[in-house]
Amino acid sequence: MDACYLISLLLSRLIQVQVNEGIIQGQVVSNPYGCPFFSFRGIPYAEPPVGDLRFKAPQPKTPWEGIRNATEHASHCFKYEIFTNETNLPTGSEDCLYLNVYSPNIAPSQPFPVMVYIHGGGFVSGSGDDDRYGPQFLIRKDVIVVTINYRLEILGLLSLDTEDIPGNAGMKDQVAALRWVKNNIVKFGGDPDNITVFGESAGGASVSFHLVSPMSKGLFKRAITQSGTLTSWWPNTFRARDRALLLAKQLGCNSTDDKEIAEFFRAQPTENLVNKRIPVTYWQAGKETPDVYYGIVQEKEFGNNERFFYGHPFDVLRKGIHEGVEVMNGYTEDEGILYFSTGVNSDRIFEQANHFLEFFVPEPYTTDVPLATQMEIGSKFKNFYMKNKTASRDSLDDLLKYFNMELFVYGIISQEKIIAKYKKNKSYLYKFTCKSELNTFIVNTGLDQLFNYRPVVAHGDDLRYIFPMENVDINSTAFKMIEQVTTLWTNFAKYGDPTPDDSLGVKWLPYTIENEDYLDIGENLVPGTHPEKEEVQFWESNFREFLPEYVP
Ligand SMILES: *[C@@H]1O[C@H](CO)[C@@H](O)[C@H](O)[C@H]1NC(C)=O
Ligand SMILES: *[C@@H]1O[C@H](CO)[C@@H](O)[C@H](O)[C@H]1NC(C)=O
Ligand SMILES: *[C@@H]1O[C@H](CO)[C@@H](O)[C@H](O)[C@H]1NC(C)=O
Ligand SMILES: *[C@@H]1O[C@H](CO)[C@@H](O)[C@H](O)[C@H]1NC(C)=O
Ligand SMILES: *[C@@H]1O[C@H](CO)[C@@H](O)[C@H](O)[C@H]1NC(C)=O
Ligand SMILES: *[C@@H]1O[C@H](CO)[C@@H](O)[C@H](O)[C@H]1NC(C)=O
Ligand SMILES: CC(=O)N[C@H]1CO[C@H](CO)[C@@H](O)[C@@H]1O
Repeated sequence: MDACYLISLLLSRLIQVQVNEGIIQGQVVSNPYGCPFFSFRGIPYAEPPVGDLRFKAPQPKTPWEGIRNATEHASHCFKYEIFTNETNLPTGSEDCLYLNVYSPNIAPSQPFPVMVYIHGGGFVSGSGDDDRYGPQFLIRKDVIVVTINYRLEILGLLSLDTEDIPGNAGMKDQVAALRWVKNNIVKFGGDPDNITVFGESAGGASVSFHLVSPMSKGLFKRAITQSGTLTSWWPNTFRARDRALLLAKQLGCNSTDDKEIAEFFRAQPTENLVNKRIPVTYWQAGKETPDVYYGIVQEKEFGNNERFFYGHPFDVLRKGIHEGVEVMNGYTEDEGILYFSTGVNSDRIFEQANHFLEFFVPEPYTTDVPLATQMEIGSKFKNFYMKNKTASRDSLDDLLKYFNMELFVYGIISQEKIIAKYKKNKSYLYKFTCKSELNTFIVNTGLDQLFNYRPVVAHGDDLRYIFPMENVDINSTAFKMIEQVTTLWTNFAKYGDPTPDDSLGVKWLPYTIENEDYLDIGENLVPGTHPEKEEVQFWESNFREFLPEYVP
């Protein structure tokens, strides 16, 4: 009998599963795009990080008695919106370390591959909830989908650089969730040796850090980094302790004693610890730019604390990713649109770009080379991108190209090159160019007036082809692209190869230093070599001259 038919007989039934910490009760739910599936939402994977546990690495969940309801999402971590034009106040709870598991069948004859998704949102927004990250598209391809919450912003990523508040707590939440999946997924019909971790934006950068973090070793077999890598500047926090001290002062703590400051932070009401943008340099304060104020820090060693990350990201990556892990990595055609979507003022961008050569200085130079050299570098970049044009609405595409590279593409291609060069692990590079009514980033961020002159593929537009947000007609061209994209993603999760056979009519070759292979993922799938060649050469030659550690 057809498995889909059998599962549809269970529709709306409550289903119990025994995980290591106790019994949970989920249910079978319908899928407008395919078979019904098993849904378990709001499963705790760690103790609530409240009270003395605030800012600490997550603690194992203590077992519960009886049956836990897993039919609804649990509370999400404190967050506020940066991308959409919402003026909503921050919402959420500190008690937020929950995940969601969706399975095609909890008792399959062959265990399913597992895809664990880490959401983006600049480390300040987002959650694993199915308003944005539902499994309906991916689960059609016979994979288990897991989505997770992790602590965000100050509650998740504050660092005093002390044993008390070492930083990276939110990243350790992600590790705890991955450990939970490894230990429990078999109960949902999943194969613990066939786990792919994937994420986009801050989630993609997170996945990229898991590729090298000593804490994440052995927890997954494959990884997909969408529009975010550890080799971008923004996930890495500069002088995090200074920011913590400034924040303490701003909140009214005059102490210079680290213990007292930590106690002060621990005693603060949560609403004081959300949406606090604290620049630590003139550059951050003055430049019209999106910024991630709380990201990953290089942790100090304190006794035998588990450290999530330490070292220079490029150097750490050069030492190699976890053995045998395969990678897929890529970017969207117009990533740089993000630059305009985070509350920055586009007229001020144009004004600063026209006035200050430093506007065109990639971020690492702003901290690591003298101002006189920065002006020289800024002049080169400005000439390269703007020729003799004035920055304005009429030269948006020239500016965008710079923002694409500065925010995402340089880091993404650097990760690709380093993985290919140093340990020769298998990695696939893509450029995402699907265009349809699903590309709603500019509409949701109020940028559709600014970018009304051509169809764009903005940061995050790839997600709409992987997770449903609105109803999609199954016979539409957009759905054809959804079908294609989810086939590539799940093939990679199953076989470590997005095109294991010729059913998609194309062979996507792993990236090599010689050919720089990649796949253009649009309505058609078009293999190519040497993406963004001229720009990459220009950026690399500049870094070679002034900051060679940033050359892949
Ligand atoms: C769990 O949630 C479902 C759906 O809201 C509800 O019908 C059921 O009564 C709840 N069960 C328990 C034990 O709370
Ligand atoms: C901290 O110092 C400021 C400025 O000197 C002062 O106004 C404030 O009362 C002090 N706060 C506390 C809690 O001592
Ligand atoms: C920019 O203008 C200068 C002076 O007018 C000219 O010499 C130069 O060739 C121009 N550069 C480009 C790229 O058009
Ligand atoms: C955001 O919303 C506010 C209030 O509704 C509006 O005034 C503003 O123009 C909007 N911004 C953008 C970029 O759409
Ligand atoms: C899609 O096309 C099929 C075959 O042409 C048709 O049977 C079906 O009703 C269509 N579905 C929708 C939602 O239009
Ligand atoms: C992962 O799952 C796929 C699909 O079920 C299977 O073909 C493959 O052998 C599995 N790989 C590993 C390493 O278990
Ligand atoms: C293709 C492949 O997996 N290559 C290498 C990945 O990295 C390990 C060492 O980290 C090598 O042993 C593999 O040969």
